Amino acid sequence: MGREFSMNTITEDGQLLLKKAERDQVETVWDRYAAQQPNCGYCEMGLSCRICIMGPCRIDPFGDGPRRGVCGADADIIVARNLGRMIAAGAASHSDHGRDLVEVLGEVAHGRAPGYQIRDVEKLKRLAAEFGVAVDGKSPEQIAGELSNVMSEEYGTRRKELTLLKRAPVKRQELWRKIGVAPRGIDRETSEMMHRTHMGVDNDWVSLLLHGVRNALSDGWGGSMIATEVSDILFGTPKPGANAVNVGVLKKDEVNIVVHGHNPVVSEMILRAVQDPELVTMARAKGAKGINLAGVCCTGNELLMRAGVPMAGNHLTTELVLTTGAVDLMLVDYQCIMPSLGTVAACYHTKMVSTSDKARFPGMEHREFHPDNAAAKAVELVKEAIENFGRRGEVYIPVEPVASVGGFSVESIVGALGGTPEPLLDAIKAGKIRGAAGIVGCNNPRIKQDYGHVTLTRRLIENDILVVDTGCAAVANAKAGFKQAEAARLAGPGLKEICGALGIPPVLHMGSCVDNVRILVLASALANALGVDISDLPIAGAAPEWYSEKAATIGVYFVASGVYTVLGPMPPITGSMNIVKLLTEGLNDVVGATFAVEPDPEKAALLMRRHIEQKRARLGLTHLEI
Ligand code: BF8
Ligand code: SF4
Repeated sequence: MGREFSMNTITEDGQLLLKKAERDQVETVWDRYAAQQPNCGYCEMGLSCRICIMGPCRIDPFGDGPRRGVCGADADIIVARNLGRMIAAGAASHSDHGRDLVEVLGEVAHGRAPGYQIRDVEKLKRLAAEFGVAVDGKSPEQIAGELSNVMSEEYGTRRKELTLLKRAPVKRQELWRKIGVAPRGIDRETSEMMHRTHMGVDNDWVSLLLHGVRNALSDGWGGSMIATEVSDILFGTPKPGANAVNVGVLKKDEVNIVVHGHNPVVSEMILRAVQDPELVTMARAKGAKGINLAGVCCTGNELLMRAGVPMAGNHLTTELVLTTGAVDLMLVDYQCIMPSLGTVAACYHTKMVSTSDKARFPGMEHREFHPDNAAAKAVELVKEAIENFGRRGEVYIPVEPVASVGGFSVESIVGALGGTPEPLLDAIKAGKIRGAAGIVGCNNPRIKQDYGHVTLTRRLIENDILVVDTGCAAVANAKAGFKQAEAARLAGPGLKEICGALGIPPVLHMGSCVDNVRILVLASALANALGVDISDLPIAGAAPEWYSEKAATIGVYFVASGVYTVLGPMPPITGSMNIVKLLTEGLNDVVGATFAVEPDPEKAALLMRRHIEQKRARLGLTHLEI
């Protein structure tokens, strides 16, 4: 008898494919998670240190064991250093992704990136103006070349402050300057974090954490913001459009290609290739009805936002997608790609290909994509997927897809509101919408897949809180059906009315994880329209199932931008009560917002609602006691 998998995931496709994986003797992330139990308690508390080889060291939090590492570092220092390095890794990942896009922009400018083009000239000009690049009398390519150069400099050390900080409300900018956390070069802050956390450098846990704030801000208002903006310039600023989600988007009778990772530089070229009539004809000649492109994780979100490409799943679905036996080719770029995927694919006919010079995986062929060859490589790979279609064995696609709407950039949200955020503010002031919440981040086998996202979102919209989401949270909510106009019936009366009037769902898909910056920009627009700071707004954030270093960094830049943020899984900080207290209480006096940790989404919803009502009260708006 097969096992019951409803403990692992709330999704029907997930449960059915886990049964299939068991039948096929495929090991999944949940098996490996179980094999790791119990996790190391020192590591869970952030109390182990392997920064140097006088160690590794650990602090005994309870017994008679050591209270200091060999170098003399105590629990506060060790926890702060570990957290600092986590933030640095997250900031580095997003920001390096941004750098890759800036480089493509430069190559496009010089005509060295066939297949790519400048799709949003208006945005290019707006960005150029923000970065001080003159546009008059210049071609888009000229502007792109200069903008790419100026943006590259943001990564270095030549500036005193990142340019895009100016997008934040003035009060927030002043606060950052006052407390010394306004980030300078993007790479500089990450590099400095690695320096500070070397043995014998910064041994003041408060000062380390403040630099953590600066490092995270260099991602949120720097690297990630550049990634999103340049992606919009190159691939188009998203507009609302229909798509479909879950494993049911794979097609039995078509060549299925799945893209996985984060960078649209690769996936956009694949999208272009699958639309090539010659390749479609070739697929038909092989007995397929066509070529079906689907995404998983954030590169999928990028395609969904701009082109309505369907999404087969989020983080914990990435192995299961392969167990359908229906994927003829999976292409990966970087980030969140489990190194197990090649092994899973080996049980089926699926061809696995890695594409980035900086991300290689066992069991995958490596075909490197660069701006000059990406269009041609994409055609080559689509041809190989077509060839592979004929090698399929049994195919099992157990569910029908769920309809969804995505593509809510700030521009399209403000557009839907008639060109100004005023109607949204009016609805908030009138209490029809109590406030807004950003639900972001990953899946994590510590939490039943999607349970955290879906439960929290349901409770918030029921209580008239508009939800915007990104990353794997956005896919979870789409699978749950929250992103159809009809989902307004699940919302409270006020939110339902507004959704009906605007023709929008109660949960707005704002994109990938780098696109969390869209939430910052939207929050800034609302704060500016009200003449207040972000921390005064009736808004909150949550990462109910986060796992990654990137998510940790996002959490820190949200809080540092003034957004109260509730984490599901506990970060590895409980070894230092000083740090727990600072992050959950003390930060309020520093940046006007804190973290909370609450793995139960029902309770997290209450925390967020209470916070939103308190902010309403302080703004003099009607409020509820929760
Ligand atoms: O950047 S939400 S599991 S896929 S880290 Fe990864 Fe987390 Fe998904 Fe996208 Ni974001
Ligand atoms: Fe141990 Fe200090 Fe080295 Fe860390 S830095 S491993 S605490 S000696």
